[in-house]
Amino acid sequence: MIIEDYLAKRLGEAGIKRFFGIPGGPSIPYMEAFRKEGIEFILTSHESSAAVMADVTARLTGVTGVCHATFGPGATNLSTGVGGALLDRSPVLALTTEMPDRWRGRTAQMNIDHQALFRTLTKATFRLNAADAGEIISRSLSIANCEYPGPVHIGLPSDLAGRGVTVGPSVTETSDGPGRLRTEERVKVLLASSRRPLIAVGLTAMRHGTGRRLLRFLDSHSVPVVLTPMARGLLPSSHPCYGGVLFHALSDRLRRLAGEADLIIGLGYDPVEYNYESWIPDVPLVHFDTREADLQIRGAMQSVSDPHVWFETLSLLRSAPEMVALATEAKQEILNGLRTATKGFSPVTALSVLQEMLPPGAVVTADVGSHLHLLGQMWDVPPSGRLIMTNGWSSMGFGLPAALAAAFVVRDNQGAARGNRGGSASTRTTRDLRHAQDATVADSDNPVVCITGDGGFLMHAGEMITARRNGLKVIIVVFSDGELNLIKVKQSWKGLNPYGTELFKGPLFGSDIYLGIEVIRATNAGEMRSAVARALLSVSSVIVEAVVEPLVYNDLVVRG
Ligand SMILES: Cc1ncc(C[n+]2csc(CCOP(=O)(O)OP(=O)(O)O)c2C)c(N)n1
Ligand SMILES: [Mg+2]
Repeated sequence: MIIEDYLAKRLGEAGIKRFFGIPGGPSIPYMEAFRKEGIEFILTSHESSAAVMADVTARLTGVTGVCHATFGPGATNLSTGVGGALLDRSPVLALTTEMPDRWRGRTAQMNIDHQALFRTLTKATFRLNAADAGEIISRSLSIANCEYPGPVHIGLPSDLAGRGVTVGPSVTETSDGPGRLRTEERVKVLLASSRRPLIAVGLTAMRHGTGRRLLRFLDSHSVPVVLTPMARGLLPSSHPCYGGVLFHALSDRLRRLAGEADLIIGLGYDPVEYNYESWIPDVPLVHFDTREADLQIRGAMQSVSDPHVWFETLSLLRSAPEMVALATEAKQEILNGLRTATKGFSPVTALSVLQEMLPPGAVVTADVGSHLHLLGQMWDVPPSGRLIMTNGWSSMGFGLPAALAAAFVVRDNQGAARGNRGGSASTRTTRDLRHAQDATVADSDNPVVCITGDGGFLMHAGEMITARRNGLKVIIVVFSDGELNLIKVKQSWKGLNPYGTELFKGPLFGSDIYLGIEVIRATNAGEMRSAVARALLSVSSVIVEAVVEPLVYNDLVVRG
């Protein structure tokens, strides 16, 4: 079997349904082989979007995402999204075309060392060859999916296609568990003796779909819980134990709450989102995760274990009704702070309209900036909904390609629900139980909505063509304030005038069509309501330009 057919077959067997990217000449045999295997190629406008789409596809389906780029500039463009998969912990294979052996290290057009480029951005990087193809592919899939999940790069030498591989017995992927399982004995003592614990739930807990277990635990233990931004959705804000979201709007109030605790418990807490040092007081820390963290905190105890061990061990905790009362106070103060931040057409008002009008199963993707700080604190994720963001990597430009990837998955699942086996991803994907929230995306005609700042939108605006070409329906809500607000707010903290942060004056689009997509402008709550209503009814993508007054961010964004 020739190598491109073999690679396509192996990826098909792994449940991969499509791959995203921009081809170069040497990509053609692979695109053809993948097409014959039923793996669709999705052309993007920028390779970075392709990697984001692979990342988000993996998050939503539990199946490794795949992206592709050509030599040099293709690979460097791809690298930003690959870094996202690394720090947001998403299993992705990044395939790039590499120079043939005889040209490696030599001066040649587009030639840089991809192995070096991807070394710091991935869990592992390989160069495919005919003799070891089976092992390289097995190891890549296995490494990408073991804890923490992340990207693996495979270089495809441009002269490799067409070579024969000897197909040996199929190598089974080794499934991972946490590396060296251990729970320090003192963990149990600390849990049993704490009177005022505070639990912080994070990204690993989210990835492992621990929401139900958390709720069950809180049924019998009244202990306050705060969430990291990417764990938003694991506990509804209406829950009596809920305190709020760390790092995001008004979360300095949660630092005060933490100051009352005699023990901080990180539950599936990945410090990549927010280092403990930035918010915990000088009290003991117990850290539960699936792998050891590089904590440099005096007296921190770790339990490196599976989520079921976390909850078993946590049962040693006693209820702490006084701490829960303090968490409720903090939550109320944050909510009041948000509720009153309504000067002009405030971003708070725009988000309230959206929250009120979107069905509970909506899949919402977010970009990076002041609007995310607000959204992360304010947006209630119903049990059937999703909120997808990047907080480990925090790259502007994430929201729009993330929405396109989600729209593909929603479409696949609608097809599956209608019994359209031919067009369905979920008929072939082996759903990974770790992604327990997947069912939500599978269920319904959920709209996919991207909430982005204007700066982030402009970075990947070309992907509106990708949406159009693929007939995807996404609602893009651009929080249009004409500036890079988050940076402007940080300038103001230093007593400086805005400089280098203005994007434009006047309307962003200046037309009701952008790249063939309808644009609806909203300058107040009423217009926002009718824009969203119209977008929900539309059969194709719609851009809603929400012309927000950003002043309120000054009072909402907190110093990290
Ligand atoms: C790729 C990238 N470049 C720069 C930054 C730094 N940064 C974080 S937020 C921000 C401003 C975002 O502006 P916009 O998208 O308009 O959102 P707003 O803050 O105005 O809501 C910048 C420049 C980043 N996170 N990612
Ligand atoms: Mg902006």
